[in-house]
Parts: sequence; structure tokens; C-alpha cells
Amino acid sequence: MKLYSNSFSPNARRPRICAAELGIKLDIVELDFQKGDWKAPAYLAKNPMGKVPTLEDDDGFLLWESPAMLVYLANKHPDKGLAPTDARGKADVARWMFWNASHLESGVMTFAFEKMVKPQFLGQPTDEARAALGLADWDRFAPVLDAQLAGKDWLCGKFSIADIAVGVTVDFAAMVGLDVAKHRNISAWMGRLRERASWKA
Ligand SMILES: N[C@@H](CCC(=O)N[C@@H](CS)C(=O)NCC(=O)O)C(=O)O
Repeated sequence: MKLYSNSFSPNARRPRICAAELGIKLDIVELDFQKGDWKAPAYLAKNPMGKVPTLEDDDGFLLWESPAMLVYLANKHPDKGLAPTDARGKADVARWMFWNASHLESGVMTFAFEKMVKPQFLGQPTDEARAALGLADWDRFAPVLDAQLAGKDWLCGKFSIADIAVGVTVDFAAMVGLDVAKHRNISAWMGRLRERASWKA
């Protein structure tokens, strides 16, 4: 199975961590942003968004959107128990993955784009008003996650793809300077995630 990826991409970390949890070997195809690999016609034919990651299974099945990859990989290996099989368990995991993509990650990415990507990679100035919107989203949504994690080791009862989906976002939030440490339950949970062999790999 191939993963078109970039080593700086937080989104690409999701399928990489999940594959490591499942013992799947991924052939990583590193795309060079500077060379425009992501916008080349051959790549756009695999992923019309021109983004990473893209997963390509051995029979040519193509998938983009990292949370969908988590669902695909976990469902290919149901014996590993990374995704629940009952209706409520599935809905709970889906809830946190959709919540992350539409709320928490959206704010983190806005902040990261303004504070890191624009100045460091694009040579453009930060739009402080947009960065403040990202920060406001973080300040609004991180407490929801912190409350969910009170008294729990994992987001949805046992370790699942929801922890991978949301944990990658929180790791990235910390990297771009958002205050993760003040949220004690999130910090403890991130400590548990970072101890996993898949996370370290
Ligand atoms: N929702 C997508 C987001 C993918 C994404 O935005 N990837 C970034 C790298 S982390 C990218 O390729 N950016 C290049 C661009 O937007 O042109 C996913 O979860 O896979």
C-alpha cells in the first residue's frame, strides 16, 4: 500500500500512525512541495485536491481525506479493534472525527497557516486578524475536548481512530504555539499518545 505524503504534513501523520498501530507497511512516496509535485497532472489524477495525503491500495483503490483513511485502514483490520462495530460506538467515534475536522482542526490550521506557513514557507506576512480567529476557535473548542477527557484514558472509552484523528491535530497545535499545557486532561492524554510506539514511529 502506498501513501503519497510529505514529512511535514500533520494530515499525513494520521494514516502513518494508524498503519503502525495495525502493523501495515506503507510505501511512502514523498512529494516535494517546492517542486510542485502536489499540483502535477499525474498526482491530480489521484487526488483532485492537489493535497497530501493520498492512500493507494495494492489494487489501485485511491482514497484522500486522512480521517477516511483511518476508517478504511481500521475496517480492513477489524480484529485490531481500532474502530467500534456497534452503532453507538461507531457514531461516537464519527462524532469526534467530524467535530475535529470541522471545529478544532479548522481553527488550528487557520492559526498555523498565518503564524507558521505564511512567514516561514511562503514569505508572506501574518494576517493577525485571521490568526486571532484561529486562536479564538482553539480557545472555544479545546475546553470541550478537555472536558470529554476528564477521568478517561481515551476519547471514546478505548483507544480508537478518534484518538489518532484528534491527537494529531493537538500535537500540531502544540507545535505551532497554541497553549495545550493549560488543558490538563488534554496534556495527560497527549502524554499517553506520545508513549505509543506508533506515535513515536
Ligand atoms: N482534509 C484533508 C486536508 C489535507 C491537507 O490540507 N493537506 C495539506 C498538507 S498537511 C496540503 O496538502 N496542503 C497543500 C494545499 O492545500 O495546496 C485531510 O485530512 O487529508
